[in-house]
Amino acid sequence: NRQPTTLEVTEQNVARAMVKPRKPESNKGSYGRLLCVCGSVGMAGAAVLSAKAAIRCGAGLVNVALPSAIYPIVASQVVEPVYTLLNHLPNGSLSGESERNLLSFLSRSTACLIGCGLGKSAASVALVTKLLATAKCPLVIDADGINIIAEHIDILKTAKGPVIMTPHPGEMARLLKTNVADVQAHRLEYARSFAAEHNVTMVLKGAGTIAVSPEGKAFLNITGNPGMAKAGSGDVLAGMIASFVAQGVQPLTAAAGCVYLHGMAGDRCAQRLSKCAMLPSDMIEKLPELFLEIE
Ligand code: NPW
Ligand code: AMP
Ligand code: MG
Repeated sequence: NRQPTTLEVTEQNVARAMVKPRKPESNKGSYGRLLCVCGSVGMAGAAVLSAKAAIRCGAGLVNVALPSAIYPIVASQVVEPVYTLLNHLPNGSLSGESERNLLSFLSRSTACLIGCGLGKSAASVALVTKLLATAKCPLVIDADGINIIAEHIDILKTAKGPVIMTPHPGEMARLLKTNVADVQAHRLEYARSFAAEHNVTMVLKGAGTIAVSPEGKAFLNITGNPGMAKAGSGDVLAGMIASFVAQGVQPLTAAAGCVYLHGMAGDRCAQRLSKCAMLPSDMIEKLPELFLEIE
């Protein structure tokens, strides 16, 4: 029952297909509830960038679950989300109240983003394991979420909803227990085989990002430039994809469409700010201009 395997270059129509017209009588509940489980002490910026990108892409409500210690930093940078504070017991595990709050919001979420700046502590491993086994909504898994899965591959089997993974070549090499050069030499082949074997949508990042569905349908992206090769770019992309998935867009369309727009935002920043000086946060600020053109 598999679709024929195809590879298409992503065009603007894929991005346009993600952006649904907003009906006059709609309200914030009409545009999805996204839970972002991102950020840790030392990586507050990943939570800020992913949440800001998600809000800029139209999600109705974003809830960021993060360690209490970084809440003041993140909330001072991005005020639109609500926050779920995660407190840990002396043994490192999540307190009962934090876990109840998190799972309560998860049960009402239309998508969950896990992993940007999460860290790889034992508490993060337990959190990723619990979220995978519990969530019924689509899960977007990036960064340390991927690194944790690479060390505990069997937890992927427990997923109930669709899973979208967004590795860069280093993370893909960890997933496949190989090296970056080998990944780069077999990008399409490895992305397709991982997607099929684990029933996930794969976004293998880097110049010429590939997005592949579990059935093998694939998009190749040609927007973007090396000005995006800067810490934080991937956190922006993960927030964008999660936002559209939360709004009900199919995983492969959201993946390919957001990779295209993220690269377009990078290209506009490079033109106006230079590849050298452009920042991932500048890319988020370019999104309104792009939506005005495609809406
Ligand atoms: P190299 O060095 O070229 O040999 P890591 P991370 C490789 C968080 N962040 N082509 C590269 O290989 C993230 O969310 C927080 C080829 C390198 O070895 C994570 O949670 C930020 N190779 C955590 O930090 C901003 C490529 O991968 C390795 C490649 C760690 O994530 C930064 C680096 O990857 C960051 O997003 C490519 N295109 N891309 C914050 N402000 O809070 C990557 N590699 O070791 O997984 O480290 O990606 O920085
Ligand atoms: P991450 O390594 O997770 O921060 O992700 C980096 C993001 O920037 C990914 O979306 C990459 O595809 C993009 N990126 C990095 N380097 C390049 C490049 N040379 N050309 C195009 N996109 C890039
Ligand atoms: Mg990353």
